[in-house]
Amino acid sequence: MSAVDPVATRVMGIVNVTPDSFSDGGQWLDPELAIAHGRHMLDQGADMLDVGGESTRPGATRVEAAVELDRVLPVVRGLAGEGAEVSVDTMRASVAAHVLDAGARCINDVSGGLADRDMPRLIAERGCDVIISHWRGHSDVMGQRATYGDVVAEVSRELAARVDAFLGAGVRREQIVLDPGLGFAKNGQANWQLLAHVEALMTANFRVLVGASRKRFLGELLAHDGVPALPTYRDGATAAVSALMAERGVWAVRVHDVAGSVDAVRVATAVRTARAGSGGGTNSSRSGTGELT
Ligand code: PMM
Repeated sequence: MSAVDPVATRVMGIVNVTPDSFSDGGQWLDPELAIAHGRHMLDQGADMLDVGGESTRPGATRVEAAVELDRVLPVVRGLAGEGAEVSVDTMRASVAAHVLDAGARCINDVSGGLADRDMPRLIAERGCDVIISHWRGHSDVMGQRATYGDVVAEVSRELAARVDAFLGAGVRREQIVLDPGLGFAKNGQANWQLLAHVEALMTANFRVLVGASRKRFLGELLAHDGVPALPTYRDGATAAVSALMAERGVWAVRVHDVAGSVDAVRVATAVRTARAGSGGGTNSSRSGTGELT
């Protein structure tokens, strides 16, 4: 790529080692299956993997830290041991400490450090990347906290406060990735607003990650006769969100179906590259076969 070519959005593949995640709960609870699933997503082009041992779906109840750790540790060891870039989806500093010891490179804290006040200090000590999501409470209460006047302004302001907490604990700006936390204390309308104005989170040059994959608002968008589309039928819409976000220059998308989003990101990168004036994608010359290229 030339100097003006945009950096491609990264694709993070989801490995939920849980019995109860909303779209794939129970599928990857066996560590060997979870590791194989991670390998498969890497083969499909995932840049990194996000391993989680606690479901955060609406209404989910929390699991003990020991259970969460038992679920994720062998999977992190296995995948990181094979050289994969592994992030761990946890709100607990104690779990984060163990998985970082086991080779994880990033902590994905959907509570943005609110669930465990030790998290910022740990991230500062370890110097790893941290994904800070917008969050207003655990799964049992988040539904009733989905009230906003100006959702984009409020999410930006509340995230800025979390950034200050991490910086105050000694975390460097370069370690931080911001996430609007789609679906976490947000209804469909709020999610669409945040996607429409994702640049609001990119103003201070933080990397931004978006997690729309298979979420309820996509099922509602695709509903037939008022019945939301099932989670596994939301992958096309997820890839469309990935293309749009990649076109806007977000750093990463977090998805269940890696292949679709890898292609979507390729399309967006080709368009951005063409716009940057450096020519098209890989097929910019005429093939001479009569095919349109
Ligand atoms: N969504 C879920 C779980 N973890 N992490 C980040 N950073 N952003 C998200 O939007 C997010 C997340 C819920 O989805 P899942 O249960 O399918 O993993």
